[in-house]
Amino acid sequence: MAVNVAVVGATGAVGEEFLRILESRKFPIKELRLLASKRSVGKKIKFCGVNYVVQELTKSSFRGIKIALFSAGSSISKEFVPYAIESGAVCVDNSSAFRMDDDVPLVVPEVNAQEIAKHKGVIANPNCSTIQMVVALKPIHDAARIKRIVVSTYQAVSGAGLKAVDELQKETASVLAGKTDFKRNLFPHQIAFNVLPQIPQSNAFLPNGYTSEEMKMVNETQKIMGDKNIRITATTARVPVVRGHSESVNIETERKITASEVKKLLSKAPGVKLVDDPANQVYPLANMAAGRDEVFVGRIREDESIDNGINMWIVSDNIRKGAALNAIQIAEKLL
Ligand code: 25A
Ligand code: L14
Repeated sequence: MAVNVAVVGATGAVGEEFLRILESRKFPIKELRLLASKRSVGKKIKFCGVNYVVQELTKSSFRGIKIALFSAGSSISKEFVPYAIESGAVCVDNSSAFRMDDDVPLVVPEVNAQEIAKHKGVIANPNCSTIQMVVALKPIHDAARIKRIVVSTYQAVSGAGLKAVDELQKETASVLAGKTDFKRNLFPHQIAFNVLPQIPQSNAFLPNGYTSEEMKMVNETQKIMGDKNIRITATTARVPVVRGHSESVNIETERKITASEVKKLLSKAPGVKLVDDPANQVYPLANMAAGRDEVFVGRIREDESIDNGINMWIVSDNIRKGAALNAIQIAEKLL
């Protein structure tokens, strides 16, 4: 049955991807409403061959809407999700606004789809780095119980939106032209030809010395996996890549699991593509993941410094499985 769908933040990096995925997966849409800030009002966006005009997001934007996909940041979600619910819509929210609320399901369909049914009008879409990690780790947790995770990320600039992609491109051109006076709007330091151990780019650091992105990986992983006993520590870094987050993940399990058992498990895990042939220099890469749906896993090997340890390299498109695709998979389950 076709339904009325609203996309909030339709002109953003995630919003544009929502539309591509809704179209390619033939999501059953009766009426589509594209919402964004005043800045984007009147902008035309093509969907399934038809031009749609972007409208300003207001309290009354959700009349008749059945499913609202939000990706306009947490302050917009906090303000407008309540109006959408009041209008009878179910919201899938990409922001961090409601993720840790006890009565809001935080869902990655391959891991905890059963939580969707408990929603009270809003389902939270997790952080991009967290999503790709739990898709790969859930089958291992079920088989051998993960006690501890040590993760370091190499995150693409598109996670910070289209303006960040623009800044990387312009700064790269500027550095190549030998100019050193590039004026930055977003990143606190040069991102071209550099690595920044700070995400997000502003108000990142918490009193414990970690960034909010790092603590999202800790708290959201425990909630999605439904296991508060997993100990997790994260370091998140920004690299000059446009699309695709990469992660070095080390796990310690309760029961011994060999690298070949992990490969066997992941070769049939939902949403995962095993790419692990080091002899031929085959392993997951950001430019392999860009534009794709799967979570790519490789470099699987035993951690020889402890009894029950595994190391792996996990890569996925942060705007697709990390955001728009995961949200649309949730919406498909809602229908
Ligand atoms: O939850 P958090 O932690 O707060 O983080 C959420 C933020 O991270 C991104 C997403 O950015 C969001 O802003 N994000 C969320 N989930 C993510 C995930 N899982 C994720 N990233 C990766 N993985 P985004 O760029 O994808 O989306 C931003 C959209 O929000 C719209 N928006 C902003 N304010 C709004 C609003 N919509 C309604 N009402 C508001 N008040 C925004 O639309 C965008 O679609 P827009 O209308 O602002 O149009 C963007 C166009 O305008 C240009 N532009 C932007 N800022 C300015 C500007 N032009 C001039 N001056 C500016 N200051 C842009 O170039 C664009 O063309
Ligand atoms: O919490 O800047 O979903 O790469 C997603 C994008 C956090 C920051 C979230 C980035 C945001 C992240």
